[in-house]
Amino acid sequence: MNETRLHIEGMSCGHCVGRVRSTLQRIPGVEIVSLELGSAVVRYPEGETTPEAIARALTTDGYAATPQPA
Ligand SMILES: [Cu+2]
Repeated sequence: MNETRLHIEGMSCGHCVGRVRSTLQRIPGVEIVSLELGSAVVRYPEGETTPEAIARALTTDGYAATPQPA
């Protein structure tokens, strides 16, 4: 498993945290390590997804996300 931190824009309340959580849970293999307003740390299986793809899924769901360098 690899781990990545994502910067996430547009989160302002618990509702946003719930939406981001459900987006992350829909991505096969992704495990949430921590999630708070503005950022998330997730683990993902190498070869199945990438930090860029995870960020893109969040951005598509309305929360512009960017992977942070390790
Ligand atoms: Cu909100």
